[in-house]
Amino acid sequence: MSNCILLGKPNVGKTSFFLNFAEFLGIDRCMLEFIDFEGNVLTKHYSVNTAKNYLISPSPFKTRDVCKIKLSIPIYKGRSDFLLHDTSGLMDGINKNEHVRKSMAETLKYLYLSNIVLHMVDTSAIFTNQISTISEIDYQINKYGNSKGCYCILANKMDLKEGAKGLQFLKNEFRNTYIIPMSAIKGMGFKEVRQFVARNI
Ligand SMILES: Nc1nc2c(ncn2[C@@H]2O[C@H](COP(=O)(O)OP(=O)(O)OP(=O)(O)O)[C@@H](O)[C@H]2O)c(=O)[nH]1
Ligand SMILES: [Mg+2]
Repeated sequence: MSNCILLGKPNVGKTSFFLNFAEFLGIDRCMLEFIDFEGNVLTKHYSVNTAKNYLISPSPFKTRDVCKIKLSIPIYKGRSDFLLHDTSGLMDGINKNEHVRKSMAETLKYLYLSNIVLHMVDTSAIFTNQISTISEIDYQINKYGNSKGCYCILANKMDLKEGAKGLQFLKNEFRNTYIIPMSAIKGMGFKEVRQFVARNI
């Protein structure tokens, strides 16, 4: 089965997309598997709405473990299954916090194991100095993703007014990368992401 990873800096909107995209693909109750850095798996059954309340937060580092969901996507006349992995936010350098370091190591392990890479960037924070602002780690993900193939940038938070300028910056900076403008909370760009996954599944 195809493994698809969603990764990026903290607070860019990964978990919001993870759950809203699952809903867009027809899920209303979800079985989520949380895998910590020691490989322990915790399975939880939630309605998508409950999961949103528990797992999305305006504070960074809300997601600590890799979280896996099985989804299915329409392809030709049938459907194809794939695994989507939500991950903890990646930061530059070696983080002082041990838990953050271990979570990042786990994310990188899943990046290596995935054949489809969705790299999320916060378009509204490009010209600011926030935790979600694009930085060195994004350039490294981009380099790795382009070398691996089946890689795109999800330019999130396009519903905010700063989004358009942020998107223009990304287009200039990452000229060889397929960039999908989107909003995880408004559902904008979801059809394009579905198409991208379906093409590469
Ligand atoms: N305006 C706007 N806000 C968004 C969008 N996507 C996410 N957010 C907000 O951004 C904040 C962070 O969202 P999360 O989905 O928890 O982000 P994350 O990348 O999973 O964060 P970590 O797990 O901490 O790395 C929340 O307050 C969301 O409501 C979007 O498309 N537009
Ligand atoms: Mg998260």
